[in-house]
Amino acid sequence: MLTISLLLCAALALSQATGAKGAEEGVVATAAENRNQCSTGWFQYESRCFMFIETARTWPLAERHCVSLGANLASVHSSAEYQFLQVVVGCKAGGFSPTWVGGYDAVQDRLWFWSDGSKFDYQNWKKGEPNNSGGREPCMVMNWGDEYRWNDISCGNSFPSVCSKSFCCSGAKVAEEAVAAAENRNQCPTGWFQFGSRCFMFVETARTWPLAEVSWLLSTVN
Ligand SMILES: [Ca+2]
Ligand SMILES: [Ca+2]
Repeated sequence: MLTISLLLCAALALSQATGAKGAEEGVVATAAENRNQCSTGWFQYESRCFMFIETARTWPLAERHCVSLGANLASVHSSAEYQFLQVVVGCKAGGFSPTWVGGYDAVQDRLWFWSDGSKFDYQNWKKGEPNNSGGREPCMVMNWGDEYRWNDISCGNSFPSVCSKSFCCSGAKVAEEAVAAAENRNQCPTGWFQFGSRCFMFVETARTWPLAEVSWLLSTVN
């Protein structure tokens, strides 16, 4: 196990030095120029930063801890990204131990969302999961079973967690927003209204809360 974690940490360090790329090139990228743009303790993958949180918490308390760091529990959008998460956990935890990520179907059973609001466009469940074993299982844990995939489980269990946040808005975009605010022009698309740095739209169609959220995610809002 020690050897594995040493290898994973070496791979992680190299990926951060050269810029993490997808699984096709191996998690260790060979020819990328961009450096790690995340702050200390965070690991970059594409446009986001990831951090392993060793302290075991329930899912909601893990999410709240991520929010306190300006992040959310991690969402996952490709197998390459999932492998990267596994490397981060494997390096920091010393093995592929069960770890909270941001998926939940607490609002409506079997309708999954990511807590960071991104599209639920990739899944990697263990065979037979999600299964609501023994009743409701609304929270998602990674590294489950022999193949280290996903399970739905009761949110009151305690596990370590992975937080993720975007670094897109820390530099150029904030400056751009400040200039726009100074010029006082509406940066929102047609039909949207700006307040501060965000755009708002009233949607007349009545829907349940989860379907309202889903139709949102399926539209072009991102
Ligand atoms: Ca469930
Ligand atoms: Ca389950």
